[in-house]
Amino acid sequence: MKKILEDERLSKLNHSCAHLLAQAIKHLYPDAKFWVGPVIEEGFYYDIDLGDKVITEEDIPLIEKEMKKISKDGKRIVRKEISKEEAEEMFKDDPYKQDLISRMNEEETVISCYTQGDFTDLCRGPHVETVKELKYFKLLKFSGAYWKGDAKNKMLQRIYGVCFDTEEDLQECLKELEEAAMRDHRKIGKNLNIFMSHDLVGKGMPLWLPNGAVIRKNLENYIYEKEQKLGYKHVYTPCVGTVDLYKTSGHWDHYKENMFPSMKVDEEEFVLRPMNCPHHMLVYGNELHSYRDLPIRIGEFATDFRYEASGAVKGLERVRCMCQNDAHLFVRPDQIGEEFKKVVSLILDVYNDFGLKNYKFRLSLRDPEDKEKYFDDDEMWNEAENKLREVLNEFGIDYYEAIGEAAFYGPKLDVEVKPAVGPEVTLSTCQLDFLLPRRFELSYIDRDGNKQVPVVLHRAIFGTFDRFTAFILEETKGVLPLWLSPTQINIIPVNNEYHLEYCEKLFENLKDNYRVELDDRNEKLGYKMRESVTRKIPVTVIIGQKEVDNNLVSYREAGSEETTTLSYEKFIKYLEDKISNRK
Ligand code: TSB
Ligand code: ZN
Repeated sequence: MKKILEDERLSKLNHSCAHLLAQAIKHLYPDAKFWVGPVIEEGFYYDIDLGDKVITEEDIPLIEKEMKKISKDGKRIVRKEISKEEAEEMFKDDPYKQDLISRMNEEETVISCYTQGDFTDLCRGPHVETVKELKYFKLLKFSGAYWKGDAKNKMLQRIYGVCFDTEEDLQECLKELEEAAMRDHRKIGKNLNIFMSHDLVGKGMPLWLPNGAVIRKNLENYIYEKEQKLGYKHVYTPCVGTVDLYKTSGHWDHYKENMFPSMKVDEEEFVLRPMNCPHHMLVYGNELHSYRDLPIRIGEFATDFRYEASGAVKGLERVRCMCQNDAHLFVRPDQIGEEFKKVVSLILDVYNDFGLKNYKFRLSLRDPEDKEKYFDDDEMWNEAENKLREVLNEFGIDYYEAIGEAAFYGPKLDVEVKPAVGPEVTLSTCQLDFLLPRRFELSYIDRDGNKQVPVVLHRAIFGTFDRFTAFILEETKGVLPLWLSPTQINIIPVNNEYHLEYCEKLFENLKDNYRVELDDRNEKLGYKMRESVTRKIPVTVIIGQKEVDNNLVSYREAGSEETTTLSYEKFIKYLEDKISNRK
């Protein structure tokens, strides 16, 4: 996909196209008021106040038509630099532009506006020379967007679009967008019956259907096995805690806006937990520990609830109720590097198993100026940040640093991936924390019999089962590896009359060890085969006369036109090999 933001010409073109959109809107809806219309990676958008009018599917072609008309008219786009006073006068009836102007400082920025025909917009530019250059554009989608992204503000209408220099570039982009939409896990999840949502349950609260549950259970088993080998001990803890628990941890002060409101039960005030760390701190504190016991690794597949903005929730990728593949690793200060290395190693191992290649490591650091968000201890922060850098350099891992993205309790390493649609998200995370163990007064007894405070590493390899499932559905386009697929084998008789009995026997033999289906409907072979393909079943077995006569199994793998024929024993070996190495 062409990155528009990174291309000077395309940025200019798209920015100008945002103005063209605004001008067309103004012609069609004279009372429209405009907030901002920036260029983004995929093109541009404009946030517009249309009063009570809500944009619908039918409006889009009409707006495009008006844009085409203005473009044909071919007016020049003229820049004019103006004083703040002039700007205030020019946009005196426009509260949105007034808001922008009020925050401008004449000494630091040149205020400019751009005029094309009957439309003038306050804008820094740059723009193309004439609207004639804006020929190959398309409006892509629209949504509601709160003014300044704040749910307390008015909901504006956001219209997205994209513009290129040639028809070919535009068509190529539209094709890529279409392909991305096909890969969108929300579409795959619906087609393959993996999850559903319901208004009665609520926004951002997906329900995992039987097919989804198979995937999730297998992911749980997979990572549990790995964690067992690495010495993790799993626990189960409640998905609520008292407000006091989260006051002790500091979440109440630093994370409250991400939490559901509290509820009172008898004398206790509960919150749905947004994180599991406090519970795990208490589990650690339940026993005395010697320096020899550390590291202690407490893991849990833990359900959390977070308040995510309603406009941000998305399929399984961003939910309000999620299940983390969480663990808290309690280490001595001298063990930080070694333990962090083990986590990075596990991340690489898992990504390798899933064949994931498109990801980036991001080292999230604090913004030292932001005393509100981060606890104030320069030495602790510097020490922690350097430790993480050291290990990454030792591994020779490519990473970039993000200032101001750290958690309030410490720096972290995140793995970022790009979904089919929408901005990048974090999958795995490993976060260093010097603070939480102190807040819970945790300790271990050192070699000399003195009490010391352990350091905690928070880590989630899948992130959440929800987000990871969303991601692998997109990466695999729904064709999951055999070990993970809800239905593994689909048996189809060429002709029910002659071959069904053999298929039934085959089904009986396989059903205890595999997730197998027998398609005994009286439908045409071609129809059943096509359905097996659209259901993305990894192995479709086709049984005809040759197979019945010679006790053979013929099968096709998803995405392949090739048929392989094997003896029953060899077929089982083929399945076993595929499943056991989980590749
Ligand atoms: C790793 N306390 C740590 C934990 O010990 C923690 O909660 N970290 S987190 O806030 O980064 O969340 C862990 C992971 O959950 C993230 O890396 C991300 O992959 C996933 N995640 C976060 N928010 C959501 C959400 N709304 N929907 C789905 N997954 C999410
Ligand atoms: Zn944690």
